[in-house]
Amino acid sequence: MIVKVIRNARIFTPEGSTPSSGAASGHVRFLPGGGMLIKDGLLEAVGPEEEILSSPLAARADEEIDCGGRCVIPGFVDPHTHMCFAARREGEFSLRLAGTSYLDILKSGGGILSSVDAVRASSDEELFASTAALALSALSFGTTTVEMKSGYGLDTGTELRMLSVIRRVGRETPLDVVPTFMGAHAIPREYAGRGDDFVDLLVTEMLGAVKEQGIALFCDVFCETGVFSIEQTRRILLKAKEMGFGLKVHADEVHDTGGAALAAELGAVSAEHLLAASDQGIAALAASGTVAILLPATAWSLRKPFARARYMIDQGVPVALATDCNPGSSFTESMPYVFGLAVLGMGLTVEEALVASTKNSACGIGRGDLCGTLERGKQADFLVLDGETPAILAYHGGVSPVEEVYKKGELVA
Ligand code: IZC
Ligand code: ZN
Repeated sequence: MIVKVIRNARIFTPEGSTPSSGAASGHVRFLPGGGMLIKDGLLEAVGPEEEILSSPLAARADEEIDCGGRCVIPGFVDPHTHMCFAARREGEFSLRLAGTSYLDILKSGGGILSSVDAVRASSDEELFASTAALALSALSFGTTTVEMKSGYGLDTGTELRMLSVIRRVGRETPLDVVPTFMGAHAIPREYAGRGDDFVDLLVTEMLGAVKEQGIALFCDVFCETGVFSIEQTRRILLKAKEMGFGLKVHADEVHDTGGAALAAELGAVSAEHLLAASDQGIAALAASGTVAILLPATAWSLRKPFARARYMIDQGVPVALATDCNPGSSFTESMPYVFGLAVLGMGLTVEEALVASTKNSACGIGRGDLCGTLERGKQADFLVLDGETPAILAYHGGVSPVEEVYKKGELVA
């Protein structure tokens, strides 16, 4: 048994294991002179330092860590990434700056399809090396749990290869990695003009192959004009649900196609993007309790208005934040950057952004019982910041105030 004591910490943490919404969206516990007791990587107690230090277990601690009065928060949970890719798309970024739209680049055979070409041409080792490097960079910015989607293979073999690389990143880095199957990310070149045939392949072959290997927890679909229609999305997700996958939807990113309402109807754990979501779609998410995973770095990179986070919170939707780390529309692995955009761009309070990037994002990938708050029984995943409060994440712009990263009680970055 390894016991550690954390002391002299200004602890800020959401509470509970279910998504916060409405007036509770900004509920954060603050312990000005806080301490934590960690036993074998799990939190045994979190509270005022005097209480922690006087517990019998603290007397036999193997290590005592003094945080020097700095701010301590839960490790970030990044619930939406496409971090497993083989090549950047810097040229495409310049095209977008010059006015070509994201969807027009995809339509002309670039975008996601160029990432598919690169992944199909890469070796397992190359793909692992680039994905692990990004994951470790994310860790240094405070991400201790990350979701990663497949979706740059778009054939059964390459999708399975991506998912096994994603699993290996979880095994060989300190991060917890949650895998999502996203074979429905685009229509591959070999199925151009035959989208329904590709959907047939997804439901008759790919989902079964992924299920058989037990290599993904969720299934996600890019529901968007010119990509997968509402009907195609419903067909794929109904099959995935029947097979026991949790559901996620890339919903209403560029156009409102009713993706948010579909996510709510199917009982998806999350609807993601939502830049163009309608009032009705948002009302449906509120009614179903589906987590809205918002990606402000994507809106910023696409130079589009941010998702209506304030309206969603006022309507009772649980809101989470993610990087969307991908080589096209949001090339960042930094949750502090996303945190700053959420506060300064989307109008979240600091407390709401903290809940959205820790507990609610954990709930958005089915991990609310394991991480996202600093409470007894959860993993000792926490960050020590160079500041007095989590506001430092928005206040000290363009840099990371994350000084120390602990995963299951171990200093890892
Ligand atoms: O590679 O462009 N939106 N999928 C849907 C993405 C962005 C990732 C990409
Ligand atoms: Zn995405």
